[in-house]
Amino acid sequence: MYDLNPHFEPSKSAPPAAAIKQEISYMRFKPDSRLTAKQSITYRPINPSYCDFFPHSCYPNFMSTTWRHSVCALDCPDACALLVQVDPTGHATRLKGDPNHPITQGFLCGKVAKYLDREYNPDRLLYPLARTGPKGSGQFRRISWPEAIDTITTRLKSIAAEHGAQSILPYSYAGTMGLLNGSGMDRRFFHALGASRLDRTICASAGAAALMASMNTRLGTEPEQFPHSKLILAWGANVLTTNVHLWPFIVQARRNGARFIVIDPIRTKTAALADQHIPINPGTDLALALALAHVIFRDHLEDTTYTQHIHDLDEYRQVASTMPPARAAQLTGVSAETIESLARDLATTHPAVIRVNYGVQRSDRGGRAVQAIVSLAALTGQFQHIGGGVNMSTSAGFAFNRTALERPDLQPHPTRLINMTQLGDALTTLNDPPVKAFINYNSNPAAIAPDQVKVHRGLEREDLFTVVLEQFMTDTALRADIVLPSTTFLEHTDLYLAYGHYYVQLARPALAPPGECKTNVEVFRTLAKAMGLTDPCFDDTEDEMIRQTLNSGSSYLEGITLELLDQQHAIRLNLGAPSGEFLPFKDGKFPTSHTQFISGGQALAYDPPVESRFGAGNSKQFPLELISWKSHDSMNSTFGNRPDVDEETSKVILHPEDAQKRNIADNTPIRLFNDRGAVEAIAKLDAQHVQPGVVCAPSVRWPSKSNNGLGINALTSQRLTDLGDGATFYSCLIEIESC
Ligand SMILES: Nc1nc2c(c(=O)[nH]1)N[C@H]1C(S)=C(S)[C@@H](COP(=O)(O)OP(=O)(O)OC[C@H]3O[C@@H](n4cnc5c(=O)[nH]c(N)nc54)[C@H](O)[C@@H]3O)O[C@H]1N2
Ligand SMILES: Nc1nc2c(c(=O)[nH]1)N[C@H]1C(S)=C(S)[C@@H](COP(=O)(O)OP(=O)(O)OC[C@H]3O[C@@H](n4cnc5c(=O)[nH]c(N)nc54)[C@H](O)[C@@H]3O)O[C@H]1N2
Ligand code: SF4
Ligand SMILES: [Mo]
Repeated sequence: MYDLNPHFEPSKSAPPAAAIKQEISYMRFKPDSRLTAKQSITYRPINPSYCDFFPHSCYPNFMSTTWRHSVCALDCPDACALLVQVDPTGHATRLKGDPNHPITQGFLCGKVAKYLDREYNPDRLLYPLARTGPKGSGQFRRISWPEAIDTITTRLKSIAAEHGAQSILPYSYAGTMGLLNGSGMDRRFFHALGASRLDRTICASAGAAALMASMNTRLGTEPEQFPHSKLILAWGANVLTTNVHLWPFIVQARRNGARFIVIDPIRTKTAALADQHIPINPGTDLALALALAHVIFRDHLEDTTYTQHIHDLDEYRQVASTMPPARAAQLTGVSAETIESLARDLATTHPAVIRVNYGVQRSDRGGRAVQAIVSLAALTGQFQHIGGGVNMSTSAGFAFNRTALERPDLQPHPTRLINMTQLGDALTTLNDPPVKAFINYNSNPAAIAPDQVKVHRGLEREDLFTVVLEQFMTDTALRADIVLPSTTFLEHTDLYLAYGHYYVQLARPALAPPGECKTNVEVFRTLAKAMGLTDPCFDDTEDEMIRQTLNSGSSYLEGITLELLDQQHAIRLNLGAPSGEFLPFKDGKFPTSHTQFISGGQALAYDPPVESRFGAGNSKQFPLELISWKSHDSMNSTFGNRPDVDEETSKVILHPEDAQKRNIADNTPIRLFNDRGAVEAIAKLDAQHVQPGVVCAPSVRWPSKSNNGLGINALTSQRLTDLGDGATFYSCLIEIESC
């Protein structure tokens, strides 16, 4: 029995903690003697005795010290190429960035440089577990894989028979960016079952919708072009923390004379190193972008050769005319003078590039804000120049055959779509049918989903059957009925796209899985068989799935094969231009359904955010704006078990003025609250970092680590963005008191 929940009173029969630690301590692997010693890395499908249960595994040769290639699978635009040093016993001894990868350039971020700590962490889940105590108690017993699979299939079959298959809800996000383990066999399984589908909106859907509404695709300026830029705007983009491999390209540009400006409510590490930091009131970027357009139109600074390609230029001009700098200054907190000079700089400097990351779009007006920002690049003709344009995402370059990978055609009938941002409601109020089975992988909703009190209440329903595929005992796994131990990206084969560059990558297992860990692909393949699903796609090997995914007919993927990826590991997409010269919108032509840039015109008209100091919400009762942004040394909640990460994410930064009003001293415990929930933290006072009225919380801490078992998302809401039905994490009003 395992008792891992610090908030639960352990039952009298639970064994002492020391015994538990011993039981689940990491088991180091012995080399498989059936493999022959070779200098080079060879990969072959074998069926080692410790995982006979799954037929499709393939593991490397472990007989010589060698460097093996891998790919960082974390949800990060950089998608780094890794080199793993592996000793003759198969144990990894070092991890570094691949010096030959044009974006990785031989270095890793701090969090992944330490990844071997995670790989070999004694808290790693190694065996399937079944719940023995009440939901969320953290009491489990070890079970075998056959028992786990049998229990899951028996429950799913009876739930589907009683409530219909749509009462089964999968939940996943980008714990791994690998296509096979992230959106491959799992999707096939749930499609064939006829389960509810999940609308994956938690991160980027407002920004994605904005890009589609303006350019009808998701392409962005290559990092390799940044050194040519003369003006770089980081708009809601904390480059040094969340996209550090863009930084060397920015440094090069600055050496060549470029100016670097950051627009961010917070003085981030990136903002502190900029030529200019423009602190903006949270959620008001739409007003700023329209005011910049206002000045550009007013002073006839637009690029008229390019604006002929803007579909509704007149409406755009008209809407911009409603946002003179003086009005925008009141809304945004950015002075009219700064707005005037920024507009002039953007219109008259070529090339200029805007790096807009996802911070901007996590607010009520976030979708239209991004659309208005992207429109500025069209208005000023930046798309024509190497080193110009907008960089938000490069993901449309990876024109994979998603239909072959995910097989939506296996659905017996069109199934309902449930927005992952509104999980709290889905688990507590949804009917027709209610959610009765919840299968979670690559995500930790008990920590990362908004309106956490409701999410926890839902996950703690005794009548909800929950299966969690995990590497660690997260807050979500704690609330499961069955926990299945998962491989890390160092242990499985996968194919990778990137959203910050244009290199497709393949990773083979560099290490053997510890204990009885399985890949998501293996688990869903086995579950499919056990559920009696007979489509031949459930027999596909990883290699077959990769071949199917690469076979899309898109010119971007032409000639990119599994064999070539095995040899080269990373291959630049065939974008029709050499690296650093890809200008997809040079001639003002945008893809298929509309051939012109859509500025959004009338739709861009400003209205205030719902929940903000300047909105219609209850800012009197809850006067502080909370930005629970990305912590530097973590990745959402993934490294929440690390003590240093826990310390970083237990702090909340507020302005001394706000602290003084509430008698809060530096480094003292505080309580943050609103009408959705409350969370405890440690106050950090900093007059430089935040403006008065704004509070920032590096996120996402594990709720089980805090005093009341709740994390920062106890405060955030399930309200959706204006475009793309995304999450509004950064439109959040709170009050604070000392405790
Ligand atoms: N170290 C680290 N790296 C990460 C992650 C992590 O957790 N930690 N997470 C990964 C993931 S999932 C993602 S989606 C990306 C996200 O990468 P980013 O979008 O760069 O990260 P965020 O911290 O969400 O937001 C960026 C900046 O937007 C600012 N911001 C917030 N609200 C507003 C606003 O209204 N207007 C403006 N102009 N700025 C605003 C924040 O203060 C923040 O500095 O990072 C990835 N990389
Ligand atoms: N307050 C607040 N909340 C936020 C955000 C914020 O900025 N502030 N950011 C939001 C954003 S942008 C995002 S993207 C989401 C991220 O939310 P999630 O996608 O849930 O990301 P993580 O919290 O990193 O959790 C990923 C989990 O997947 C597991 N995992 C990794 N690889 C594998 C694998 O191969 N197999 C299996 N089975 N599991 C695996 C990891 O162990 C980890 O527990 O959080 C959102 N929530
Ligand atoms: S998290 Fe990002 S920067 Fe860090 S190693 Fe992974 S891909 Fe590279
Ligand atoms: Mo994200």
